[in-house]
Amino acid sequence: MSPRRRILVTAFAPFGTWERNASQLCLENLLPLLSDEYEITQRVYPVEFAAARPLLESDLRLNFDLAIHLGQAHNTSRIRLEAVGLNVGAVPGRSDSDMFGLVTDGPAAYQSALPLSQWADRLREHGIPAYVSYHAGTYLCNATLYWAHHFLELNPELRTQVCFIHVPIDISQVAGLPGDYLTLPSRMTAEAVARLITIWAGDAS
Ligand code: PCA
Repeated sequence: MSPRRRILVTAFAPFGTWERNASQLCLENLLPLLSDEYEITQRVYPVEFAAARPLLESDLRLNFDLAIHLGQAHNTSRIRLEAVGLNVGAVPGRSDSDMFGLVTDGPAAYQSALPLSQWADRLREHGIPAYVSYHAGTYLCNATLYWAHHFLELNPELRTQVCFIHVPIDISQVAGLPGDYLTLPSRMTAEAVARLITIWAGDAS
């Protein structure tokens, strides 16, 4: 029997005015969907530049087969498979002059080597709205994508493939708020991630 594939799945803690983070809701709904053919390690990172990076790097040192990083995007109703991480960080609400580089002398960007457009097609075939995004923003989600690629570049003995997925907010997060919001049920975002794991495992075998 082949060894169980080891997968790291990370989400983010609530931030700003949000009481929950859609990525955490996705993670909670995902775990029961996964068969025990995978060995899953789950983490929830703080939404802080200084605190998140060392946690991410110490997790990546554990040399998973796949690292799936999940983050919340409040401005979409589709699953966003993030293709590019930029070497730029910013705290929301601050001015342009507060932008900073994530890694001194690091490359301007990393691009995912995974077949994200095929994966988005496969999700849509199953009725799940999804697309490939080429801009993950400039906050912790972009930083996680960039740092993960950079760390793996510097540590070529690690075999981990990295995927960053932005998930829309869940209706439960906004049901009590006035106004209209773009949402997608966490049950569906979790189904999307479960399907992507199956597709990835099929591609890798
Ligand atoms: N979303 C933010 C940071 C944490 C999260 O869940 C982002 O898109 O960068």
